[in-house]
Amino acid sequence: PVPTRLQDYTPPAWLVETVHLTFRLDPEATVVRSEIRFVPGAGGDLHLDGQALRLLSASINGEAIRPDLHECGLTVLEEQLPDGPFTWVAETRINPQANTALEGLYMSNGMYCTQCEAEGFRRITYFPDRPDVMAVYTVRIEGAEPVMLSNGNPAGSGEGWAEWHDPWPKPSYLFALVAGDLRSVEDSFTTRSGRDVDLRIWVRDGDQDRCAYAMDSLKRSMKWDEEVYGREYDLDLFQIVAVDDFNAGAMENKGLNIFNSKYVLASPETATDGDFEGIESVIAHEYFHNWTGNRITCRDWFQLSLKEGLTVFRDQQFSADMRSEPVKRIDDVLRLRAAQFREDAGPLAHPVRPAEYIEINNFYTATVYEKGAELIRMLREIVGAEGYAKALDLYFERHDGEAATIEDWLKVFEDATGHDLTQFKRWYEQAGTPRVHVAEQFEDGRFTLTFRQETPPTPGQPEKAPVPIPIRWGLLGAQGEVAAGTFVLDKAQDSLIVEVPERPVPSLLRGFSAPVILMHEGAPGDRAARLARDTDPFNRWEAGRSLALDTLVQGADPQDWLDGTIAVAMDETLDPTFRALALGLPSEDEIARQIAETGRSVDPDAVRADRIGLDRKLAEALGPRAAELRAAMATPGPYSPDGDAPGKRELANRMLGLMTRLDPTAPEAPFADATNMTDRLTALALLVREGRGEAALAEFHAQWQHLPGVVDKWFAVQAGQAAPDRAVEVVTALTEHPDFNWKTPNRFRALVGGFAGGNPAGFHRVDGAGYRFVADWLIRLDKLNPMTAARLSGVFETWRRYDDTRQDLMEAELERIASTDGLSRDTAEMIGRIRA
Ligand code: DPP
Ligand code: ZN
Repeated sequence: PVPTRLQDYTPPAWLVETVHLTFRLDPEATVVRSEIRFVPGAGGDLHLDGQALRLLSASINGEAIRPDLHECGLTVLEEQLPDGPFTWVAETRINPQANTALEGLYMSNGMYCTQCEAEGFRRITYFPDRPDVMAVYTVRIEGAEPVMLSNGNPAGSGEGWAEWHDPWPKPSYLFALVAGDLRSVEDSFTTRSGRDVDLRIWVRDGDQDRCAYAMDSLKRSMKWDEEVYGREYDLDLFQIVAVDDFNAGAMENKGLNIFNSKYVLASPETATDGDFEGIESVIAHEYFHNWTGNRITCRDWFQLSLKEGLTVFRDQQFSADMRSEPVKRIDDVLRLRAAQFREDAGPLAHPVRPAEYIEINNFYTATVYEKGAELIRMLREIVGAEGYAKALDLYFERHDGEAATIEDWLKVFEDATGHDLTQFKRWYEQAGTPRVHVAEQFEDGRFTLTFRQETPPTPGQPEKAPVPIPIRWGLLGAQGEVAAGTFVLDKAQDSLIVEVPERPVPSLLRGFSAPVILMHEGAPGDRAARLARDTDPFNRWEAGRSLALDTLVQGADPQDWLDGTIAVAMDETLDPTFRALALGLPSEDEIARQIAETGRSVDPDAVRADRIGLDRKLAEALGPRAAELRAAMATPGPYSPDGDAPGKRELANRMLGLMTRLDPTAPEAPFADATNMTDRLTALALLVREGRGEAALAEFHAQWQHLPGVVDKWFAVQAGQAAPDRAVEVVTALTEHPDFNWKTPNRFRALVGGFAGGNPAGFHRVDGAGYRFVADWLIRLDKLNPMTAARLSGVFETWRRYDDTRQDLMEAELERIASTDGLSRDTAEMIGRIRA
């Protein structure tokens, strides 16, 4: 297949003013009639995208035509077209029931739903399926379903039909249709200009009582976007539908968001604190897209980060405002390092704005999303909060209703603030995580910090140029902070000189002000000093993390880490969530990435053993204080997912984890007594980890087998916690379980993903059985659902980190996948890049 290239962009030959769609629903033979008003664009042939469609009829201005059909759509030559605007009418037939790819119109649990981003609309009807073609849609749905929904405002309904009209021009990827036996939970919101908006969340009967948190999050998001970004909602109705079969987390279709039910349904008994937090942030994310994505969309898919990076940044700001800002920052950095630094360090590294792709679905990545958000955070750091607000106002004013580019985005910052962002643009074009080396010198009352940046080569980009790196810094003296500021390192090497009477302890890259790897040895004792008293909470946490990694990567003496971490744990003036985070150990995958950074090959068994060893040392050093702290963190009374209760639970549960290192029966009573899913699942995971989970697993399953989201947890906990030497056998047996509905992405990810991602030592078992298991299932799923299968292939992206034996075994599995007959374009591209 030929890649699509950014440099080959050409504007659309024909634009669309209006679209009238009529759906005659049938599970196996839905007929879609489209009436499209085309107006001249750049001029040329009419090319309409189409995939897996049966064309029943087509006409232009009422005259039947026979267009030239090909594999990816149809073409009508320019000479066969009228000179000016014309009306195209076509009927296509599609089979939603047979649509296992879950792109386009498909069935989930007997209900119709759609997923059109990025290129799913072409599986519904022939259309210029590209985001720079924006049109006004009117939709009529005919069928027997009790509820039939589409974008925009309701425009009439009767027995067997419903009509919808969306007044805002939109690209086809934001189209949505839902039909089925659904129940709604309703509320309303009054915008600051006085518009009343009806809010509806649609779920299956029985799930109505698990929507309250999603609804509350929605109202808070709507208010926040008005207050912080000055953005109001623009329709009479905002709807959310929860579906069980969904490839991604959620989708921002105009006025009709479709969500993976995982990000809607929650109650204290069925959802963890982390689930509640995820719901809050995904609801906000999709809602915020209404302005950053929908009102202003992307010119082409290379600009994906224009909407995703910005919307992730906005949802991060929202969550920080709703919760604790420093804690949110630490969580975000943990996620960035786990997924994006990992991606950037391997064969799948690509720029935030890629230059080419074969299958765009493969670029909904941590780089486009999370690194994209980091770039916006840096822009804000560089131009200041006021400059950022001005630039955003200008962005909304200048580009509302348009399909924009990264150039447009940077230009509003230049015009609004006067900054020259020519060099900053490199951040969008260069892949790889910059390393910043630091040397310090103190002499005659002058403290000199010399920074040097370099970015390692990534696929297709052997040479890198310097990028502007905002480094927030502070200097700690004996009595506290003596100086602070932001230094922008925009050269390969540069120095910062500060006059101070005594050698200070430097605290650099505060708040993680840039997505870089800071190589900062510092003087002995400096990290311990920062862990004890840095005034920047992020760097306080980071100092502990760095000390832990010294032990886990270099085998350093852990005493400084133990002392400092325990002091933080016992400090009652600190937020419990922060204390829990300080007590956390880097994941096995994070340790492996750090070992690989040093040039050594990774032994996954040793990584695991060392990590357990350090955890045990912490447990021993805490001694009886663990149980005391756990008791002090009790949260009696009704469960709340907000306020300080989640942090207390997290700290209490971390203590339980440590206590279990010394007494494997410790989780038994907490499992039996738990009154919420957070505590229950923690105790269950610990029991399974200790090989004592059998009865608890059976009880848990019996209690929750009717709720798919909880059954997913039941699978994931076993996949992740099974002893590595028999994890393959455990997960293989689980694939035979009657509840293993592998065609449902959530279930597949819970078991196969939960094993490959959640049980590194099991996955990397030295006989290769883990690799074989994952490859077998990847091949099997690829035939049905290429998008989700291709996503799973990322578990192999780190294959070059390991010893020759494991590399050979992984290479053999990659080779086997690559040579599978009929492999999807999605998976073929991923495997090809991983092996390159
Ligand atoms: N555009 C979606 C989102 O990120 C992707 N499914 O919200
Ligand atoms: Zn998004």
